[in-house]
Amino acid sequence: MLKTNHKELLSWINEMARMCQPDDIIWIDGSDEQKKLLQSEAFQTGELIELNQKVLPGCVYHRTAINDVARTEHLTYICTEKKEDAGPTNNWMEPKEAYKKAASFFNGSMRGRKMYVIPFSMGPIGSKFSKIGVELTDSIYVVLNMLIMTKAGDEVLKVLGNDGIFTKCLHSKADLDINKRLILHFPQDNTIWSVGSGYGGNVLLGKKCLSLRIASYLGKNEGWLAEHMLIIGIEDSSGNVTYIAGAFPSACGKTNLAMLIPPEPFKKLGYKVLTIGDDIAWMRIKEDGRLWAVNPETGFFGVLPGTNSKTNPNAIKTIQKNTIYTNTLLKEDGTVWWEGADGPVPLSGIDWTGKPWKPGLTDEDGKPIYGANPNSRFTAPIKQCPSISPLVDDPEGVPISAIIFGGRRATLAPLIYQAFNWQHGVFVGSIMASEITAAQYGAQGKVRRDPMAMIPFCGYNMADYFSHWLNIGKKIKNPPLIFHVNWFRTDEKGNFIWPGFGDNLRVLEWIVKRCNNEIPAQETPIGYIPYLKDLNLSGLDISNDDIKKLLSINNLEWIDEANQIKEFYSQFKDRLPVELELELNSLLKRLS
Ligand code: GTP
Ligand code: SPV
Ligand code: MN
Repeated sequence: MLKTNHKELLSWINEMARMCQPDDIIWIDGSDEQKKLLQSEAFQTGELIELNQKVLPGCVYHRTAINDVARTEHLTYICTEKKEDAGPTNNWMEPKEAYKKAASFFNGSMRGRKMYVIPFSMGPIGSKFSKIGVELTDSIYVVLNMLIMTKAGDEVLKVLGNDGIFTKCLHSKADLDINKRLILHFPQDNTIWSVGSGYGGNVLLGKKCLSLRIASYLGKNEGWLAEHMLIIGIEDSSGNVTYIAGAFPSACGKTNLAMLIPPEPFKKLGYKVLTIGDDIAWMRIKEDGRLWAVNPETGFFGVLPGTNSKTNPNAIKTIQKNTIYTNTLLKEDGTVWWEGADGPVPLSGIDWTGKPWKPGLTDEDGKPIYGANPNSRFTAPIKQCPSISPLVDDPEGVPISAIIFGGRRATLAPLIYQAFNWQHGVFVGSIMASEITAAQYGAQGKVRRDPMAMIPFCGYNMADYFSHWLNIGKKIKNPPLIFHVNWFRTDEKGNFIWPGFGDNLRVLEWIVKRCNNEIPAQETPIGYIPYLKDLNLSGLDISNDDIKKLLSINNLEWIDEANQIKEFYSQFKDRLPVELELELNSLLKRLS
């Protein structure tokens, strides 16, 4: 019996199968039985390793190829008819040429393999705000990840019906050759082609490819926002919940903030943080004139190094079962370890490259050899998170009172400041910058501009994206307040001054109070900052000097920054909204 009568879907699958030439085509139905079958198949081929089921029930282990451990932004393209529509911050390829080039890598790439058909929904099945995709892949690892990260299977096909709209997502590992790797987006065709990789963000096509690059393009045309943001609710003692969305670049703290556990004095005051999402927010204006957000994902694909019971206890609880571990150290007892994990450093194990490992190993240059890759990750069901919000799959989402932008800056950006208004807030988002992390291939630690944490994920011209944000502000009667935070300011010795993690709630509390109009703030050239007395620092071992340092604003450094922003803006030429140029000039005036 045919799985579906959707003609376009069936003919597309046929066409892709003719190109990739799989031995067989398997429809993913979303059942537990099929999942188990696929797992045991992958155990046999070595694609997956079964972990110690007594300690980590339902958990499996996977290693990616050594040159395939992070998103490869230099191989990621937006393929629009006109180059200007991709804009100066995206790689661009002409669609015909792109299809042709990728086809040469896809040709026969699934010979001797099976092609899995994964119908998936980003957002609750059937919600008018959800988007359906169908991913074709030759990787069981991808199937198992998609089963956690999205709602996938027969249910989705039913909703798609005979003529529903879906994003065509094609993936093949091919030879896992970085020289034959491409991650291509065709927003005008609602199509994604990814070849030559087996790493998360490159291959879980519902995630960055659909829910950010394609969705941001759809959002621009349909009047909503697709953002690289966490979503949380902050509940106070009276049970009031304030919802906040926050954009931080990759590996800059979204997962950690999303699962925050209040420090003791805040627990006593009755504070609770409710998790809704850790990576992606889709936001639209509702009839009440507010911005409402949903998390289109159903799982976490989170960074492991540095994650332990002290920094992120909720993450540790989340990943004790039904979790896929990628690129960690594999211990002899069939459990896993990563740098910064709980407990003692294991005396031996097999590292993420498959080689024997023990503490203290160094390479030819004397640099330490890690047991786990710095971008090793867990894939876990969102419902396993102890702090999960009861509204996590509410199709309407939650009303957002504040938007936070944040980067990883050793200097310059203070712990917290508030934008004067929406337009200034869009400016604050547009000038975000952050040190590059292990989540992307390239020079680590270098500061780059990353507006709204979307530089790798905006599916169209970023100047138009800024205009879209400004337009949303014009349409929204009750806009969220906009803030900027920096948990990563360092002292002369390079140590973080702010304790971060759970203590970030101290800053969030200030934000909530500002949203509720409960406290005044101090005006500075870059925005509003807290009066010291309004920051609750009880129980925190931090000197007054350090707090002052964290909140300090150095006008000379900011003038230098403003000049760098001018240069960054100049690439957008006259497509840059005039409002942002005005904001930049006003900033310079206030600084001098
Ligand atoms: P993506 O999944 O790549 O989008 O990243 P993310 O923004 O969810 O980052 P995540 O929360 O996983 O944090 C990545 C790294 O930042 C980890 O090594 C954390 O330990 C570290 N980190 C997170 N929050 C803080 C903080 O408040 N202070 C400090 N110093 N480090 C933090
Ligand atoms: C990121 O890099 O921002 C991630 C991980 O969230 S990935 O899905 O690989 O893009
Ligand atoms: Mn991310």
